Amino acid sequence: MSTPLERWVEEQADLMKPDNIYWCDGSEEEAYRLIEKGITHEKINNDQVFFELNHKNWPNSYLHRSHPTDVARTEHLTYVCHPDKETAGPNNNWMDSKEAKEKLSKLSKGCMKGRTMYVLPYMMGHPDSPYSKACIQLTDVSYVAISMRIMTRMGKHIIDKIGSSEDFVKGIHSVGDFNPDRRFIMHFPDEHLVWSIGSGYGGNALLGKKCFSLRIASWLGLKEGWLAEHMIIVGIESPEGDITYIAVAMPSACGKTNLAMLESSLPGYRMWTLGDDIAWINIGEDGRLYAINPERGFFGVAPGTSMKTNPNMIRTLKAGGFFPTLFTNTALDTDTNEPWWEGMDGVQPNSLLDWQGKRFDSSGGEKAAHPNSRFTVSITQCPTLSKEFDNPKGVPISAIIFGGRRAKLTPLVYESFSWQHGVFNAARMGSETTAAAAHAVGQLRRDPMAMLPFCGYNMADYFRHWLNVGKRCANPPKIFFVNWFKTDDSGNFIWPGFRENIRVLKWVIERLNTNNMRAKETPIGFTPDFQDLEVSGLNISKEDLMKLLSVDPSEWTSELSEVKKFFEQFGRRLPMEIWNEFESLKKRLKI
Ligand code: OXD
Ligand code: MN
Repeated sequence: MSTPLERWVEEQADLMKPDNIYWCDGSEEEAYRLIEKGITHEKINNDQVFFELNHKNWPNSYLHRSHPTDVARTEHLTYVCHPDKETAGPNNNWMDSKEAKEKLSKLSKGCMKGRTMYVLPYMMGHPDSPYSKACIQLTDVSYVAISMRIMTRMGKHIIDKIGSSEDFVKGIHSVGDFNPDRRFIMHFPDEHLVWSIGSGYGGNALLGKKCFSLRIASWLGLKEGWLAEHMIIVGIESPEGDITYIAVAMPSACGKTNLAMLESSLPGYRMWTLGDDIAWINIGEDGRLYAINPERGFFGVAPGTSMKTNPNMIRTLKAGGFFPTLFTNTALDTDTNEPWWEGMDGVQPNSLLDWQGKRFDSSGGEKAAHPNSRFTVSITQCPTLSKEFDNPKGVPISAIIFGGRRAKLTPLVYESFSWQHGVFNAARMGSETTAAAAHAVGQLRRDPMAMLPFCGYNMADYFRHWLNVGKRCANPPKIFFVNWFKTDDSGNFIWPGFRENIRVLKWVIERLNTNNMRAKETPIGFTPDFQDLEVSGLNISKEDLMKLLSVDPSEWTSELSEVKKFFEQFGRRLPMEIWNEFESLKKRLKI
């Protein structure tokens, strides 16, 4: 008698017609066997799936090159198929489920012919956690199988856990023919199903990540009273040895990974890493918020990562261990067989292949590594891994920080007056776009809670959910905002960023832990007075510092009209509290 899981796998195989079906057991032996096959036999884009790198300097590391049109998330091809368009909201593409499934079935007919279907059993979250979820993904490329093994808790015991239950998260993935016209990433939230075809790129293909742990999980969170967020989770240890846990949301490629394992420039402060991308946040019995990281790996942006910007990531990548490490679309130093990207330590090697495997010639101003080239590496290799990482209950969150990339307007750091005010500020967040998704880079877009591409339902309902979570917490975290990216009149960043960001976090935890840390009240929230931010040893003038911390009401007129336009698209569904906060801000700014 077959189980619902076996029947579901058979049904998909009948549609997609793979040559073989292979159930992954998640073992180390299996991972290296599949990599070997990806080097010697399996082809993708007429090329081998993996290239072995220099294991002396980059232990257990392999390079993968993706299809040239398949290098970032494709938000315009991503759909959330609720029964009605209103539930998906103006923040999502929507298609009727029946129509979506017909389209996908047509595209999937025979799409795995000549290929192996890998069945990946995995868990998002620690298996002992009541918040974790058992999942199955099907895929037709070993790169995705290996990546999922690094990013999640994968193993055949998950199949036993599912047993004869129908309750498992389903993911169907095929790279299809990579044609962007036949590429779709579709979500069916009520069925806990993601169906993705035509892309092998991380956010489109590793279905446990953005697709399940954010888009579908955010919907489950709404139904069940918790939050799935695009946040890092870290513990900040003070010189006294106290650890304060915080969660930080920022849009893609704005420095979350660097912040998650920051090496402090201030003596006595240490950062402990729990996650660099996703947080599932529940209300604990004590009325505090508790966060877990459902993932077990980093899928980080390579360019710009160096011993200067993120030494702990370089150490993680070079640590080696039980898991392989993958590099995707980086350049290759052909003399040493090492991965290379812009912003790496040292001088540019003489002989490089670019991210597409062609001999690199920098005369045209091109980059050798793709700007969104990535590494996939196990969190277990991270030297700053928190001892609480495997705590199934999660860690209590004392502050939530939201951040964006704004050249003007937003000060380095400010604190909201209340939970409701913080939700309003997060709902109106704007950030200049980056290369993590396929769109023009550097344009301002509203990205509430850094969740615009990831909230699996109408964001008006999401804002209401946030307001309700705060009301249900006896002791909600304080909400702060940061902007590392403010520029001076010549367009240079004023704040040095990276390891110096600990100075901002120090102010944040002092505001939480001691009632006597002063702050200046501005129309948008509390900012540090310039003398309250620890800047000793920094080369920053008092004028620049004041510019960095100041709020200039004259810059806010156009901002408010943009925010109003953004909120109006949600119509009557937008909570009244958000409009009330909008009006109060207007009054405080005297606009
Ligand atoms: C990511 C992203 O890959 O946000 O984390 O795009
Ligand atoms: Mn992300």
